[in-house]
Amino acid sequence: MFKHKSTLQILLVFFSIIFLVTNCKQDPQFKDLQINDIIYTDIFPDTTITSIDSLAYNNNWFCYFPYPSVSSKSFYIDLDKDNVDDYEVVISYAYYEMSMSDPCTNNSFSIHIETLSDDSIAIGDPSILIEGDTINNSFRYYKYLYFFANHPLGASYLIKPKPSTDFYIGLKLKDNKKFYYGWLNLDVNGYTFYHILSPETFEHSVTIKGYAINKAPNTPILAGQTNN
Ligand SMILES: [Ca+2]
Ligand SMILES: [Ca+2]
Repeated sequence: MFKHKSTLQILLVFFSIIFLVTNCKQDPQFKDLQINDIIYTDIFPDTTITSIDSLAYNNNWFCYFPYPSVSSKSFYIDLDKDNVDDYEVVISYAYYEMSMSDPCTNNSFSIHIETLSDDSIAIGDPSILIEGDTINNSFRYYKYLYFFANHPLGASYLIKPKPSTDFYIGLKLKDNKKFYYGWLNLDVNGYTFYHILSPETFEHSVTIKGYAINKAPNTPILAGQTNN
């Protein structure tokens, strides 16, 4: 009798396991274990940086000068979240003694992104993308990309893209001979005039909103794509 009870217990345990395994296979939670290749980082709240603390008015020259006169701020991006920064967004200002007759023209502003830590990490061109644009190997990739630059050596000039709101750029990481594509979403406000006549119209900032990488190698990603 004891032996039969033991056999019954074993059978009960056996069928319980079968039931559990069968049941688990049908459990919807297992469907959630599908690998999502997109690693999305939402910067929240969106982060705006500027290199300038204040503007000081010069009564002799009738224009404003930024302070400090040489400044730079950076925002670092770890695209694939491996605790190693991959890109640096840099905003900077400098005053150059170029023109004695009109010091108001001696301002230099720039906003750019550059690669870090590995020369195989790159930034895409075309550099102004909108949501849904495909980022793949058809782009040309560089270590630096200037969104905006304004130097007293020449006329005020803009390097692609024109300062813009809510646009994307393509990114590329190389690892073990495989390429991974990503995007960065940002606003760029660059000052296009040498003479700063009004603090109200002066803009010198970059806002970082979010970024993502497709961990499926050699596979395109769409600008703004946050999941598969
Ligand atoms: Ca990284
Ligand atoms: Ca954001």
